[in-house]
Amino acid sequence: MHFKLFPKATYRQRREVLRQQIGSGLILLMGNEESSMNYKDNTYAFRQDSTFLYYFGLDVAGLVAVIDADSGEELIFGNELTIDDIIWTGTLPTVREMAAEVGVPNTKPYANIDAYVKKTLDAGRTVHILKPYRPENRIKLAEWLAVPVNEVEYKVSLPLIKAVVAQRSHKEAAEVAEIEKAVSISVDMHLAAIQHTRPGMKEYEVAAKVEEVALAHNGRLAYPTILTVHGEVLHNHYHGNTIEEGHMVLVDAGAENDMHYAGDLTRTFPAGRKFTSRQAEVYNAVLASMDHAISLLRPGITYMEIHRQANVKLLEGLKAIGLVKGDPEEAVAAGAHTMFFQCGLGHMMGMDVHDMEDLGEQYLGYTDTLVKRTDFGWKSLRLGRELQEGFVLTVEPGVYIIPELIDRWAAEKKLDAFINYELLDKYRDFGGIRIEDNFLITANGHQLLGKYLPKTLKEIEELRNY
Ligand SMILES: [Mn+2]
Repeated sequence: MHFKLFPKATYRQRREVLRQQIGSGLILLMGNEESSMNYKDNTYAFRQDSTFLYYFGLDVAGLVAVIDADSGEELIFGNELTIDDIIWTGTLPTVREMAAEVGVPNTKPYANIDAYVKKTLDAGRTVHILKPYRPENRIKLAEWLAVPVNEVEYKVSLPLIKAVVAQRSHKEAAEVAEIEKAVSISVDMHLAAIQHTRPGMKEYEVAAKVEEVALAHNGRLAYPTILTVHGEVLHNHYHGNTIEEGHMVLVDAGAENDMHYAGDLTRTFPAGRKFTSRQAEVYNAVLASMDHAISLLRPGITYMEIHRQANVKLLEGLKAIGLVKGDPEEAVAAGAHTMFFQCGLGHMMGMDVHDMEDLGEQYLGYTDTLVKRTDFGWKSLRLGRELQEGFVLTVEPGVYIIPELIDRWAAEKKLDAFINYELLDKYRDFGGIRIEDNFLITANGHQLLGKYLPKTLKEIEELRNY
């Protein structure tokens, strides 16, 4: 095969578990199509749907698969190459040959799916689908299910979403091994950034070194690289600034390996050889928050509680600096931490860097009884639920000094019992710091995934000793 697969039995077993969970009806899983960039034949790098990969493994465009939960029949629909195709692609395995590699004996031409779905609906049976996130799949589902395009979402199967989330949330040993490879490549991406950066360079020069590492491992990026001297801008994809002495460089970058598993790491380091004393103090507050959060990782605790405790620890550190006043527990209960840390502590990670987010955050990060909070800061916590053995997640606390937020809150004296606005105003150009690693939840605790990437102040400064 021209792509990598787990053993056939892995896919068979995953589908059998899903079939039993769903019980009856037809499970329909969409593969992805090629996606055009600026004209039809100039396409983005192909990325298969992760749920399709999980159950059917085939990393090629133009497939759709079904599992009949009642009869157990499994079918992959896809078109065999014509001689015109082969002129451009060369000889490739047939759909039938590929399907056999993942334990599916039967295939049909793609055009047959329409009638197959209609026949199922006419028999009064349920067709279970997931929510499409690509427009072409939404249009196809609308045609096959004979509903308007904007009503496809009403046909989404909650039992299928929950069954897929339950299965994909618990990583198998073979998946953990792939994630470890992806994280270790990501570690090398960060080492390249930390070792290559010199004052006077443009951000994009360093970003090129980072991304080269992923490509050189037959991988790609798990998400667009954040590499910036403005780390306080959470999703900053601009790489045009000049890196100057006194700046901090925040790099949030990760590889997707050749089995499509992700790594997601962040480091913040000085543009020069050393952090300033002000930067070092805040860095250590973030690191203490991270280490406390990591110490809490184990089955049975909610990630919401870890997020809360990480923030208490963060405010303890900021109180020692003088930026925060009062009792840190009370300050967090009042929401004072959101002046400094406006997002969530972490998220699930797997084939998707924010794993399964297409299936709906309320199902993968929360439960029927633990619902997501809607207030500032807390609403950005993507994972809140109780941790279980086999979960893979990120821990990524930070401090983001956002001048506009200081001005707004200071004008209304918001939470001024907890925030020292006079001192904070002197930090308005501070920027942002984030530190992020990836973990597996084990039976008794947790395990760091991938190679160790230096994270203490001393370790980082040693790497910056050029
Ligand atoms: Mn992350």
